[in-house]
Amino acid sequence: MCTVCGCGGSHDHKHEQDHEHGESHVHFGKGEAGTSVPGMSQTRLIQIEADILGKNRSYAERNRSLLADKGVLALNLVSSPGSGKTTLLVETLKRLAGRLPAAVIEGDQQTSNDADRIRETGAPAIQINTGKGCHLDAHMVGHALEKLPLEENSVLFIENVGNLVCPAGFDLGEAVRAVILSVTEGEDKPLKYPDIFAGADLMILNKTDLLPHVDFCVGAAVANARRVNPRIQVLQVSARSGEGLDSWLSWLEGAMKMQAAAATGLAAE
Ligand SMILES: Nc1nc2c(ncn2[C@@H]2O[C@H](COP(=O)(O)OP(=O)(O)O)[C@@H](O)[C@H]2O)c(=O)[nH]1
Ligand SMILES: [Mg+2]
Repeated sequence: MCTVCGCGGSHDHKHEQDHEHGESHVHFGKGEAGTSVPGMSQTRLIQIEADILGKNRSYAERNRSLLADKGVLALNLVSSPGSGKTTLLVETLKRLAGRLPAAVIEGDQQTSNDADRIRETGAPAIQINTGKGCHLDAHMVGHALEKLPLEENSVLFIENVGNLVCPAGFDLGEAVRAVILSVTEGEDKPLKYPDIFAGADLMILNKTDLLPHVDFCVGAAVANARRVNPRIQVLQVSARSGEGLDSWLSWLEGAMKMQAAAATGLAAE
């Protein structure tokens, strides 16, 4: 029995007590830069990061204002590979058809497999291949936006490259960052990869159809996510069975309305 949340899982939530690191722990993220590169000082690392992120930020602001002008709600979907981002998008787009226009930017190192899957639903999609890059950046997204037919008052989903580390630092100009965590990944991921959960507005717990078969405690996953990000919203879905997708669609429509209301308020000022 799980002592934190009372579920039937056998996990013991060791991380709750496990913050004392002894001799068996080597930590390379304790400097000011939060990372380490052999031969490079912390100051130089901070300079390089500030330069890159500063440039990215200006591209992101450009994307954001272009999207806002068209009333487009942009979501940046981040997760590990295989959590079900593309499957969730395909099922979402099928249900949005005739209800809310949508378009997709797909990010992967190689192949256009995911954009092909999306186009089969009838929604427009552009694939970005990042090569050795492990995340999308705002400059790449800006180029994709030049090619993507975007309707006024529509939704834009941006499926980021699958990993829980690199996409965390890069604003794409989105209004909403959603992290997808599937129940096969373990409820400790928000603690292990805190940056991506700290920067997200929404956590979508996917593959809930598999809950009876895996040792995953929903309560602990939510508690872990809220430890790194107390304001994170949570939805539970199964892209396979469709459970929870109505709530997800309502959430999207609510976010569209909030964005439109904010734009009207700004215009009135
Ligand atoms: N059981 C189950 N499998 C799912 C679900 N969502 C996605 N999958 C499967 O997970 C695998 C990876 O899905 P995919 O959408 O490609 O993940 P992505 O890499 O995050 O885009 C595929 O085999 C999907 O069929 C779900 O809700 N339940
Ligand atoms: Mg995918």
